[in-house]
Amino acid sequence: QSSKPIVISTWNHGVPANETAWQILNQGGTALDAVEQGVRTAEANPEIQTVGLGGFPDREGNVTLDACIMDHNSDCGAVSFLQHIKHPISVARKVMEETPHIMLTGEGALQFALEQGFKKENLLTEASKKAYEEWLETSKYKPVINVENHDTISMLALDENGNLSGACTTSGAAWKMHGRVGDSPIIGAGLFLDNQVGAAAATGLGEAVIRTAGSAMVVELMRQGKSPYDACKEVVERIYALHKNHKDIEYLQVGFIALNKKGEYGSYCLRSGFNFAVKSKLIDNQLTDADFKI
Ligand code: SD4
Repeated sequence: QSSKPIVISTWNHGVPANETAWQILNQGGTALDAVEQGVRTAEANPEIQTVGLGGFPDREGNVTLDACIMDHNSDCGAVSFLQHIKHPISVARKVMEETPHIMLTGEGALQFALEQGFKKENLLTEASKKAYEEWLETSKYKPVINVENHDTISMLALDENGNLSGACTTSGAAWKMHGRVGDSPIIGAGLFLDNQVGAAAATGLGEAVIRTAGSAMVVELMRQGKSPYDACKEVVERIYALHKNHKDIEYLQVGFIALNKKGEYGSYCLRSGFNFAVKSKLIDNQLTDADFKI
């Protein structure tokens, strides 16, 4: 049986996101529509405090969002440091489709979103505000690296026509410095795909993923013949080798998901705790704990 179509995404919130993506894929829809609509479910859910509405703010109390999307033609769009817009992934898609550029950031991204008809809204929920205020009391305003505070949704899909797309959206590392941008909106870091080969996406500490061109590297290793699992594992091992003597290594978490052209998938992370969800005709949207290095 064919493993097309198939969708894979990060963390527990991958399950409802996959469900939405699957409705599209199962009716012969495109991977691009599937990943956009899929991750929007996490962006809209105020209880998910790492993506979109209800995301944890930066250390000054602002919710700032990063997202990118990429399709089988290697067309891509991204927004970074975007405030007040609940669905950054859809703004990223508009950047891809309506502008000659790939990334818009900050005020410019907001201006563009408003021009495109997106609504300006307050994304800081009471619950996230409260968590922020508690953090402020103990932190003295110091940005922390924390294994717990980053749960980006990254999603990869292969549609019935054999085309790949990917999406990645996040409120980034909680309590980050104002203006900090992570890996998630950066093509090649948080997300990458080559429709000849496969797709990969990241979650975890963005700085470590940017420094190693993480997702691009996973795709490149698949091009050289590695399975999605082995490609993710090799990049995680490189990240570990590079950071193992770093003073903050105990807080470092990174994880990758990958999907190749044949519909084979895999995942690997640095330390335990990362999981992902997969849905196809054969796989019933199951959550799996990723294997880990340390
Ligand atoms: C970031 N990579 O901004 C994002 C956060 C994250 O799972 O992945 N979380 O660094």
